[in-house]
Amino acid sequence: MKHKEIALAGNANSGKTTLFNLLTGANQRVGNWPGVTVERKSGYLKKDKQLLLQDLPGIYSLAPYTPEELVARKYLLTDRPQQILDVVDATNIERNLYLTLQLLETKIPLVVALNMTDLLKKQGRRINTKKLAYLLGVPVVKISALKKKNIDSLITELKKDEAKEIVYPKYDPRLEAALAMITEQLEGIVSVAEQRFYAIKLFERDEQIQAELQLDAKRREKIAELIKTAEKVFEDDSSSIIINARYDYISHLMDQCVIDEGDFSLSLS
Ligand code: GDP
Ligand code: K
Ligand code: MG
Repeated sequence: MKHKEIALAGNANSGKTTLFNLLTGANQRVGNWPGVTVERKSGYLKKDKQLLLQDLPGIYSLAPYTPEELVARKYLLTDRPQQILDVVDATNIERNLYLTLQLLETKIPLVVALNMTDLLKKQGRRINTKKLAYLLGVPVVKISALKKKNIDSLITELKKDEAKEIVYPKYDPRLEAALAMITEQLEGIVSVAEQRFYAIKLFERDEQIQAELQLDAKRREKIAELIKTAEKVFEDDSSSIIINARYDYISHLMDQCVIDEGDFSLSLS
């Protein structure tokens, strides 16, 4: 039987290596990603040899600025693994979810491992995992890779065959209108599953993606016009519009899913 390939993604220091070692044991292959000196590791799950975990470098975004980001996004876009295991540091959830939103934009089925949850109590923070899972539209499993907590539940989630279709996050309606019109320019050029990622990257004027897509002059002009209009509406440059949209989205998620003890004392006083 063919194995299922799962990409292990997350910010640096989110606990990826700890989790990778725990899941794969001695069962690892180490090499390099093609063309760069970024280490590449993969390994079959100790508890299920059908699942191949492909470690990705620690990254904060799928921008084209570092070799690590380029390796990660090239792998996700061209190899399109069957699933992403996104390791999120629960003690730094706002920052970590910034990557999660971008991973959702690839429309690859995703499972969130909410790691470091052993530290949350000390932080005076509670995270409503069920609500977070509902709002993100993907499974969220609270774990501690260090304390080996709840790893079996995570594996159960990874083994499920029927991954739900990914619903990518929707941003400000004015931004969505621009992205919808850019998407029209991509019809027949990228697959439906890839449209969201490419529309956002074009909106950000990602030069690598522009070069990759080789759009004709008419489409390029149309897209340039759409971006300029959006920049006037938002009075901001296009990449900041996207950054702000993502952080607004995360802040909305936090309002709904995170309770800090400080919030209690405030509301009781
Ligand atoms: P990576 O950069 O994502 O590969 O992260 P590492 O696996 O190297 O972990 C970074 C640090 O966090 C190390 O000191 C780990 O021991 C620690 N760590 C990883 N997982 C957990 C966890 O669940 N709880 C706690 N408290 N520490 C963890
Ligand atoms: K590290
Ligand atoms: Mg590591």
